[in-house]
Amino acid sequence: MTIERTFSILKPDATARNLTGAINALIEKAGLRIVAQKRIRMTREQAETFYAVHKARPFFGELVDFMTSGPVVVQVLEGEGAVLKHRDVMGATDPSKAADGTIRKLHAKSIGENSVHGSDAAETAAIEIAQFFSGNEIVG
Ligand code: 3AN
Repeated sequence: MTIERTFSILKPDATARNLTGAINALIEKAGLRIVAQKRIRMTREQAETFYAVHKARPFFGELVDFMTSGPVVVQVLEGEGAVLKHRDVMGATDPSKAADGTIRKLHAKSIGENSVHGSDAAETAAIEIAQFFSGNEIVG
């Protein structure tokens, strides 16, 4: 395993319920290091760019509305096999299918309002990180 980076978002349903610290504790307990973090309000343009791959899906409009509905915390996580490690601690997209102890099992409200995002591959992570962070904002 090599050290890699992944991109993470704590979504509006999580910030609304003051869960930043609780979710960060789960991320850190899983062995991931938060090497960059900021709280932002996503613009529609940012959300549409970020989720462009889902543009044709029926839930696209709803997804963009949700992601711009309140503050989010964007993060860069670092660790051995960070992408998979983070997907594991997030749990399945649908919280009713997520494993015990995962962020989504513990905190997600629904398949749409599912508290967290994590990159699905190292290549995607690099693109997503570059959309929100400049190099000097990431301190490993
Ligand atoms: P994941 O976030 O687990 O990688 P994706 O990439 O399939 O899941 O979906 C991206 C985001 O789109 C999800 N996190 C969720 O917020 C939203 N989403 C996915 N499927 C649905 C759905 N059936 N209805 C509403 N929103 C959805």
